[in-house]
Amino acid sequence: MNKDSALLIVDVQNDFCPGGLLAVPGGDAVVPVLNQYLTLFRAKGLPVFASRDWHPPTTTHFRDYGGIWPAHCIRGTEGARFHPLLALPSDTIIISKGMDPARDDYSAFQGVTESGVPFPVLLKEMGISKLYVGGLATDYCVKESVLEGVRHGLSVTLLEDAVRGVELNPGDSSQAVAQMTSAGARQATLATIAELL
Ligand code: VGL
Ligand code: ZN
Repeated sequence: MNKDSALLIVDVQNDFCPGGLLAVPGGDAVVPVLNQYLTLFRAKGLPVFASRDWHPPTTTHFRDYGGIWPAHCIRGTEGARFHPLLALPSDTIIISKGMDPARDDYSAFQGVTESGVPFPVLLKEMGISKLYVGGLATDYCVKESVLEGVRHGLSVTLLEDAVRGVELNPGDSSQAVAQMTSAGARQATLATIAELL
């Protein structure tokens, strides 16, 4: 059995979707695909994690304070909420990150649960050794989460049909995928996931 597997949905928040403050082109297209993954993981009783960018109003992550990004995903705002059509189960474990006003914290591994447990500590406690990752954005938070998962010694699989990139520079997403796979990440799609779980 694969009780050591879990789904990690990265930052599928309103501000990263069309109409949001830092919209990822086609970002909302991951929602129906992730909903199918959610159904599969829930059917097997596997845990679901959803990370969220959860910034303070003032942070060096934002352009106005020395960073590269427009303000986005400010904690407690509508833009920071998960996409309304993302069918997160009620027992989804939420991982918040980007709360330190002096750090970017792209990776979910820098995040904590709502009771303050660091994500890597929680994974260890739960005995999770295989992580399946989709969400936003391929070239930032998905990439950094996957790379850090690999560094932690986890088996990490990128759900390639459930990610979209910011693409500040054209090609950033495909470069990010190449970086993840050369670091040791695997890839799967809805068509190939069944044999893995
Ligand atoms: C992200 C840019 C800034 C992400 C977060 O979730 O990929 N990208 N903050
Ligand atoms: Zn951010």
